[in-house]
Amino acid sequence: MADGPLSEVLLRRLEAADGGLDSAELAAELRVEHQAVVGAVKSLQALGEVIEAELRSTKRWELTPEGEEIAREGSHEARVFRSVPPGGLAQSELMKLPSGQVGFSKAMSNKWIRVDKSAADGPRVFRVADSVEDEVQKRLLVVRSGQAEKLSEKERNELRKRKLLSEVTLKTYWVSKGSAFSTSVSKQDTELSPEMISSGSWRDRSFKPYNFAARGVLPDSGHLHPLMKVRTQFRQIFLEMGFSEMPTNNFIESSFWNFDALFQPQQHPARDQHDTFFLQDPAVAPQLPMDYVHRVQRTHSQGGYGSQGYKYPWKLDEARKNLLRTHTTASSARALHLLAQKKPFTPVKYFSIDRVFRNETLDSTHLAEFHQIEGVVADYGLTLGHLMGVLQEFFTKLGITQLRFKPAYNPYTEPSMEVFSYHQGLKKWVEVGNSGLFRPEMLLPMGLPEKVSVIAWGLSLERPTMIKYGINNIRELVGHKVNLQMVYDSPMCRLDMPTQAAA
Ligand code: FB9
Repeated sequence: MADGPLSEVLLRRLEAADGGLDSAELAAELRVEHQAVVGAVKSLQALGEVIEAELRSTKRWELTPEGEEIAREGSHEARVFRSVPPGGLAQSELMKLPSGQVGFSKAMSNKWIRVDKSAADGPRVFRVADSVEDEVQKRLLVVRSGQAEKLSEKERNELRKRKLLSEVTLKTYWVSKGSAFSTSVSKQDTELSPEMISSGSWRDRSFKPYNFAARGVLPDSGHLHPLMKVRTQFRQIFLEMGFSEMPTNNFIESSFWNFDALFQPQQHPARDQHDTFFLQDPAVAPQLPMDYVHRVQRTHSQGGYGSQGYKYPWKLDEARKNLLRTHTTASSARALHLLAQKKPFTPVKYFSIDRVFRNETLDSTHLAEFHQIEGVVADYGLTLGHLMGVLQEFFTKLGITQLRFKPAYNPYTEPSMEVFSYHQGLKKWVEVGNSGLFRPEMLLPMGLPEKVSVIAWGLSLERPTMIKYGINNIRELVGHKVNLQMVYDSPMCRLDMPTQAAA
């Protein structure tokens, strides 16, 4: 065993060595872990030119765990041979033995055993020879003693095919004396103290040289979640396009703003429990703008503004119900209603990016909540053409140029379009969002001028983030199972650049 610090033992061995020594051989002689010797080499290297250490890759043969077991207990075929008594053994019994399944066929091919199928109670196994030579075990013991070179290439390959042997590359150091070699090395000082200066003792001390190539210690810091990195990129795109951000700081919304103000009828399936999270407490919205509410009520139940309405008895209690907002379009409705109060009307470009909640079936890409991105433009005379144009502009900034528009339906927009883009990686058209012109039955009760139209579109934050960061399961991105290292390691996001991760 090594006596004294390993580095001192190493220096003494080096002084006696002829030319140099190998770190792995020294570790084997001292019966210490190779890594401990490597640590001693590193600490001596840090002292200057005491030693020279050359990194070498050496290949050597090592027994696998199964190889070790066979070296200890013998090969499976030898164990099968030894388990067959002179009077033979039922094959069914033999196959139940631990080595039976593995060793039987090899023992047969070695002609160590034979099977007599004439026996009345089923096939019986008999020994062919009185004794056998367990060559496999012998060869493994040769390798384990560090003399693998004594085996032929063929023999080594046979053992490797049976996964009893593997060739490992070991990185070792060839250590030789440095220009400042000494068997007694003192630990160098790393700081010059006032006492050393005043006493002059610094003259007799050895100081560790500065390592200007050393990398600084990475300071602990916070890390932005990929979703927040992508949100910043989307926010930047909207700001570049002259959009301003709508307030969205209320996850809890009334059914009125989330549905009724959007002219979504109270019997619409999206408004029931299995699609929406309704609140028990506070269950109802404390106050609503009642003049506006009455106009909305009339539009739903009797129509108006050129619309026949839905002709159903609209209920204020239904509109008062609180819920977790199912889309940020509720915030768009609030913002547009506020805009309508300002006279004269001024065109606007609004956007929002925030969490929405839907009581829907979960799967690998959908959770009960996601971040909705929404863009809204209000001006005189906007048409579907303007919507297509602004979508082209917006998605081009995402690096998406091939867009296709498919007619769709939304309760609050008419006409509506689903937006598709050709995904080079997936070689198919994928949906990248939804859009439309808000209906007059939504805009006119707010008090917006008749000639004003509003184009709007929406998409999720999670989908582009998953694509950009190569994440296939939403639970790897959000939720309690997220590996925080993914957050620490996630690179910065550039939406206008090719995907960071493989598509
Ligand atoms: O985000 C979606 N897909 C998408 C978006 C960007 C993207 O970028 C790539 C890196 C380049 C890739 C994919 N979708 C909308 C489409 C699908 O993912 C869809 O399966 C899931 N949708 C969500 C809703 O599903 C419950 C995404 C979410 C969505 C859908 C519609 C709207 C908002 C979000 C809307 C709207 C709207 C319509 C009219 C007026 C105002 C708002």
